[in-house]
Amino acid sequence: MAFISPEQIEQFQHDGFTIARGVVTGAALDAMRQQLEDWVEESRSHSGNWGTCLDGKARFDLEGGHRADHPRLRRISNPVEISEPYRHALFESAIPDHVADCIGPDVKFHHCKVNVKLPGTDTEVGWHQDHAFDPHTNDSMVTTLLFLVDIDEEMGPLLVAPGSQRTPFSHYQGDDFVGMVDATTQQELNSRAIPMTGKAGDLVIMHTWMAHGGGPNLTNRPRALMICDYTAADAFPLKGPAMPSRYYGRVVRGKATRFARLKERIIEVPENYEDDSFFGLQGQKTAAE
Ligand SMILES: O=C(O)CCC(=O)C(=O)O
Repeated sequence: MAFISPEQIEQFQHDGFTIARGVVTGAALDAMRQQLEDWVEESRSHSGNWGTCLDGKARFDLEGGHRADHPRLRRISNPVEISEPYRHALFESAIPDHVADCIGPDVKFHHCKVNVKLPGTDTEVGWHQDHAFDPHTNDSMVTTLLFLVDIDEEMGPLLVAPGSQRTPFSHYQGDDFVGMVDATTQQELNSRAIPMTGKAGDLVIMHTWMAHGGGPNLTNRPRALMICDYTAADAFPLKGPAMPSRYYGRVVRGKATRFARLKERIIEVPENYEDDSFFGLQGQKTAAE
């Protein structure tokens, strides 16, 4: 059974993204939203990043200026490891089925995160391509973004630049890996950006080379996305994952293979970075500073 239409496949192949409506709904979505509210509440008792991921980095990432009476939780890394509702959505909901329709029947989990833009925060996302962080032997890979709330144009929605998946950009400044494209390219991509808006439960599926970014949330409503990277089973990493998870490489649809498929192209390999999340790498302030 196909989960996405031929028109959506065509859009994914031509423009680099598509949107599926109402992919996670009802009690499953409510449980994820409640879990996020609990994490925001918990953040009030912390003054700096907290929790520990597999690589020793903090799991919960706070924007600079975070206070108990003004929480600025901006990212939870690999919620799959600590939350059953998120694990269920990532492995057992219709999300991996939508992914299989785009990249083939055999699908591996790579990593996931929740990105939050709470009211009164400044978090922005500099334009970047996810494959630049996690290069593989081939690019049959997608990033999925599940709306945890209704998202409109004022809320700092994800911005995509259709067709940009055909051009790999450098994410270096001189010899430094900065995790975003240069200022001129940022401007060019911004000038043709399309905002991804919709209802809680909608799912954006983006090609791994799709350039994307986003501005701050200008409203008094929280904006939240659960973001997950999945790969074809025959895509093997050229270096260790930027955000390791104990579920890394788990086959979520179809079957595993030991044969890597190679796509010929030149790829710039990223450097490891120290910051807990790529917001720090991109030069934004964290509460720990
Ligand atoms: O939060 C968003 O709108 C997109 C974030 C993103 O691209 C990322 O975290 O890699």
